[in-house]
Amino acid sequence: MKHKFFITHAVLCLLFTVTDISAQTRDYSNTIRVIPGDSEETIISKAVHVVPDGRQLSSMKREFIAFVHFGPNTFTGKEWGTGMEDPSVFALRNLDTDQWCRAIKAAGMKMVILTVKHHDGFVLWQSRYTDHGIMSSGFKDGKGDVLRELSRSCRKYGLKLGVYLSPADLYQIESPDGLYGNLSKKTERIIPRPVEGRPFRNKTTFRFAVDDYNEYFLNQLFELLTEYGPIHEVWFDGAHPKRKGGQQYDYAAWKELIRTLAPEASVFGREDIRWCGNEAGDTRDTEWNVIAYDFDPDTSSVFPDMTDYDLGSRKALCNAKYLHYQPAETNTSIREGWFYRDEEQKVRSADDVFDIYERSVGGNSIFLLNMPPDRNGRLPDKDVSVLEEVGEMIRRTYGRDLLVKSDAPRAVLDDDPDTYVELTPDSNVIEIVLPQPSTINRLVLQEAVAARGERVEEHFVEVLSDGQWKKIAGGTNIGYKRILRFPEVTTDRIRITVSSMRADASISKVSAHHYASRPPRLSMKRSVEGMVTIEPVIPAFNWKPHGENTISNLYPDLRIYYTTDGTAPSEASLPYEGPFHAEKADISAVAVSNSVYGPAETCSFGLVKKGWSVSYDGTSVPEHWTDFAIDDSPDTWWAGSADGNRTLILDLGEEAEISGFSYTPPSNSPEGLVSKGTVSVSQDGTVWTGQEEFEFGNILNNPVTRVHRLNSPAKARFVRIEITGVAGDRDSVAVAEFGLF
Ligand code: FUL
Repeated sequence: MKHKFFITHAVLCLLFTVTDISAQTRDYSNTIRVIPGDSEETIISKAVHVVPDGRQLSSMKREFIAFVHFGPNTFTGKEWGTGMEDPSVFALRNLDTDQWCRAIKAAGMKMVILTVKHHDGFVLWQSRYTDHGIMSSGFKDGKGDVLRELSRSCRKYGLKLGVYLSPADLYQIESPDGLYGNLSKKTERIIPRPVEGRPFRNKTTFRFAVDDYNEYFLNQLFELLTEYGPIHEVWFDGAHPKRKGGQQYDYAAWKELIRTLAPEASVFGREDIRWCGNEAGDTRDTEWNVIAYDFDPDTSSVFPDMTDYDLGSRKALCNAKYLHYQPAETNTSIREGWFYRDEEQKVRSADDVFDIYERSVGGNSIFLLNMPPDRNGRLPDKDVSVLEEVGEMIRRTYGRDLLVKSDAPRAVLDDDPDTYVELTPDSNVIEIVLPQPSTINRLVLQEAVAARGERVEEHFVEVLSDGQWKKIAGGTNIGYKRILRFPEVTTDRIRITVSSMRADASISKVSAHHYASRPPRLSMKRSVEGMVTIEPVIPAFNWKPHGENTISNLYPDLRIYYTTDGTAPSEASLPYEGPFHAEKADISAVAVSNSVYGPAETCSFGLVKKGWSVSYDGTSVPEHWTDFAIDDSPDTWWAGSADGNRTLILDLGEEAEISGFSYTPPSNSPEGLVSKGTVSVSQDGTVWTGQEEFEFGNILNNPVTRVHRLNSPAKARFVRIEITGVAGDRDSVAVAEFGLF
C-alpha cells in the first residue's frame, strides 16, 4: 500500500527527524560548504538541504517579469552606445509608462526592470552625481525622470519595480575626467555624498573604503533604492564593451548598501539570481537551482560564468567547493535586439513567447522578457498585441486547473506551497482520479523547495486509457516548477511516479491543463541556388515515446500558405507545395489547420549566392575555408586569424544593386565574432568606393544575424568587408554567413 504523508510546514521538522536520519545533523541553508573528502552520499545529502531564501522565493513566485531597455540607443538604433553620445541624442518628447505597465500587466507579468543606466553611462533618472543623462536632454526641459514615472505607473498597476544599473560605464571610461578606472585610491567615503540643495529624506549613511568609481556607483544605488519606492531586483550585467585601469568592483560594499536599503531586492548577477547563460531564450532540459560553486558565492566579488550546460548534476556537485541555491533568469527580448531600432526589427510571435514561458517558468527558472519602447516613449502596437495574446494564452491554459475536484491528496491540489506529499523510493507514486474524463495536454508539478529543497531527479506521468496505463510525459528534475507538455489525451486517471530522487521527495502541487493548441510554427531556409523550403516545426513535447509525434499525426490536414512581399499570409495566398525560387523577397508563411491559423513566420532573403566566390587576404583556419561564409549553411563557418589582415572580398560574378549586408555568426564556435569593420563596393575589384564603418554591439552574448544598411545603395560586382574589431578574447574570428541585399 502506498504510504503518503500530508504534512504542513509547521510539523515539518518533527516529521523530518523521523524520516531522514541525516537531517538530524544537517540544517537547511542557502549555501553549504563541501568539505574535502565528503563522499558523494554526503554531498547529495548536503545538496538537498540547500534551499532558497525569502528573496529568491519571492523572485521565483513572480515567474514572468518584464525588462525594459530604453536610452540613447533607442534613438541611435545601436545595441551598444559609445558613451560619447551627446545627451540631446535622447530626443524624447512623450513618455507613456502607463501604457508599458498596462501591456506588462496584460501579459501576466509581475515586475518590470528598467535599464536606468546601460553601458553608455547615460542615466534615466535625476541623479545628483552626473550630468550625463536625462537632465541634459530636452525631455521636460531637463526635468524628466523615466524611473519616477515608471515607479508611479507600477504602483498604479500593482507591479513591482527593479533597476538595471550597468557596472560597465563607457561615459565614465571615455570622458577626460571620468571616474571608471581612474586609478584613484581607496579611501573612506561617506555614502551618500551630500550635494548642496538636494538633501535625501532617507538619513541612513554608510562609510566604505572605496575608490572614485565605486563611490559614484554607491551614491547612485543610494538614490535608486531610497527615492523610487521599494525596489525588488537590482540587475548587474556582467557584459563589458570595454574596461579601463583594472577597475575593480567593491561588491561587498554594494551588497551591504542594497541589503540595508532594499532588503527585499534580489541581486541578479551575484549570489541571488544567475544568468541562464544565453540571450536567445534557450533553456536547459535540466535546470537545477542547487548548483556547484568553486568559491563562496556569499562573499566573493567574482561574476561567475554560468554558461555551462551542467551546473547541478551529481557529477557537477561532487566537484564543487560550495553548494548554493541560485535560480536562473531566462532573459531574452521580444524584438531582435535589446533596444528598439525600427519597424523592420523582427518581433517574436505570441506562440514563440508562450513556448519560452513554458520552458523557462516550467523549467525551474524565471522568465525575464525584454520589451523596448520606441522613440515616442511607447511600446510599439505590434509588441503590445503579442503581450496581450501571451497573457491570454497563459490565463486560458493555466488559469483553469482540471484537477480541482479530483480525488487526490489535498496537499498537492491546494495552492499552499508549504503542504506536500512526501514520496520515498518505495512509495513513489501519486495517483489522481478525476471526477470525469478530461482532455489534457499540460501537467504542472512543483516541489516544496522552500522547505525541502530540490530532490526529484527523474519522473514520469501515466494515464489510464482503455484500461491500460500509458506513459504520456516525463522529465528529469522538478524544483520550483516543471511544466510537462504532451499531445492531447482524454483520461480520468493520472499517475505520477518519481523514479529517481536525491532524498525523499516532496511534491507540493500537481495540476492539469488544456492548451488550445494552434497549428505549428514554421521554419524557412534557402539554398545557394535560391530555392526556399518551408517546414512545420514539431512542438517540443516532454515525451516522445513511440515516434507518434510527427506533424502528419498531430495535424492531419495541415496546409501552408505564403506571400512574397512580407504581407500577412492567408488561405487566399500562394499554397506551399514544395521548394520555390525567391530572390530579394520577404517571405511570410503560415500553417493552417481547419481554418485555425498558426503564427506567421517571415524571412527576408537577399541576393541568391549562386555563382559567388569569396577571397581572403590571410590564411584561413584549417577546415574553415572561405566558401563556408557564403554556402547558406549557418552550421559551417569561415575562420581566420584574429590579428592582422582580415579582409574578405565577395565576388558576385555580375553586377547587382546592393543596399546592405548581413553577418550571421556561428552560434556555437570557439572563435571570436565580428564586432566592427568597414564595407566598400567596387565594379571591377580594383577601385573601391563608398567605404563606411559598421558595428555589431553585444554580438558575443547575442550571436544572431546582424544587418548593416549602406548609406547609399550602389551597383557593384564586388563587396569588400574588412574586419577591424573582434569580440571575444580569441585567436580567430568567424563568419557563418555573409548575405547581401
Ligand atoms: C547584455 C548587455 O550587453 C545587453 O546590451 C543587454 O543589456 C543584456 C540584457 O545584457 O549582456
